Amino acid sequence: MERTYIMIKPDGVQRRLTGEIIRRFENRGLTLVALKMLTPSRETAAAHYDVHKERPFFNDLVDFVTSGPVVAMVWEGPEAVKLTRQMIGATKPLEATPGTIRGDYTCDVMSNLIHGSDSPENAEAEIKLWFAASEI
Ligand code: DAT
Ligand code: MG
Repeated sequence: MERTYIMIKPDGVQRRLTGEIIRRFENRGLTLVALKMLTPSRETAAAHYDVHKERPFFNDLVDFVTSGPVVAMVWEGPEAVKLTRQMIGATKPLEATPGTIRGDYTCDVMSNLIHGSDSPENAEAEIKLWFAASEI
């Protein structure tokens, strides 16, 4: 069993896609093991996207993800990291195939609804960043 950090970004919450996204992961057979709604601080958002700090879009990204409430979650299942990344779809809109969350609901590279950890190591670090052990 593997755990991954999944976050519905402010655009997903505002577009009322929270239920649809949770439904997809539950239907697939994954288990929701933690969930909370919060508006991220700039500090947490910057730490979360630290790997992108030199990219030209970094400040816009931090502005975006702190612009309103997000739904932070931990999901568990076999190969949960790869499985959820596949269900989320690619970052580039043209590469996000229909049937994926991004491929079905967005064509924008920044307002792309959802974050999912990209490796088990990053999943562990992100779960620690966003959740206290007592919340899981
Ligand atoms: P992903 O969210 O698919 O893991 P990423 O880690 O490469 O993608 O980038 C993090 C977020 O940064 C992404 O969800 C949206 C934003 N982003 C990535 N590339 C971008 C670009 N070229 N222009 C604007 N925003 C971008
Ligand atoms: Mg990423």
